[in-house]
Amino acid sequence: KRKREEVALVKEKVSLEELEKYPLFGRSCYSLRESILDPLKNGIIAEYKRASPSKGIINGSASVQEVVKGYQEAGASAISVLTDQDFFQGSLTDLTEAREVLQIPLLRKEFIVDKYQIAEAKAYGADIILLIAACLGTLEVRELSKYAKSLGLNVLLEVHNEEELNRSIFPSIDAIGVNNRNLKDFEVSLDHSYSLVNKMPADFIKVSESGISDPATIQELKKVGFQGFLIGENFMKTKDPAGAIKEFAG
Ligand code: IGP
Repeated sequence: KRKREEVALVKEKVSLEELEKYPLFGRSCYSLRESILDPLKNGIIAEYKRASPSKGIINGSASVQEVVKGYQEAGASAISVLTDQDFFQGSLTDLTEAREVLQIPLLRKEFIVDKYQIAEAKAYGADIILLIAACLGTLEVRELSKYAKSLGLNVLLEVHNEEELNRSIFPSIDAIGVNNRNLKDFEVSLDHSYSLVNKMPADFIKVSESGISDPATIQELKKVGFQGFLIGENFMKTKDPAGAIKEFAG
């Protein structure tokens, strides 16, 4: 049954030319760099995450608009919204609903493998796309990041080790995120951030992603040079994710 639904969905997809006519497609995007470096904001890229493959349901009740509005009020630099349905129970509808209440950069958190998904990100309200080096070859990172730039989107490159970092850096990338979680076995260690930070070229915004669960860790990561902090579960696992980020960021 699942398969049939998927086929139906693929068939209903509009063409790239149609996406370009969506009202949100023509927007100019908020700058990730400016928002991360804004001294009035806290550097956190706060994520709306209902579920994950490693944890199952994280929060089945908090509404996307309430949560992201609260994150924004608490001083978050940017917002991340999962759009992957199968593993994270997200959707493009969540992305657009988030856009409606935000005046800060919004990341489409998705496993992006083609240009269509990038055009879709813009058309549904994103300012930032994620390119995961573990899922892409060097040429794909280059082509997809150039295409995203041509649409005015910001590009966050995600790496997990030095090999991925060395083969994936292009001028069309704005920020580099070290994922502390291994996407293959879900093991989490902040050591990935600490060991890669000095190998990241100076002209990119440096982000540490996943497994950050206390403010002291942010201070440590700042000391070694990180400017952005992508945090989901630690906020979403509480009844009131917006309250949690407020307490966390002080
Ligand atoms: C957030 P955490 O541990 O705070 O919930 O992590 C974010 O880094 C994580 O959701 C993530 C992710 C990804 C999810 C980072 N890279 C790629 C899906 C795909």
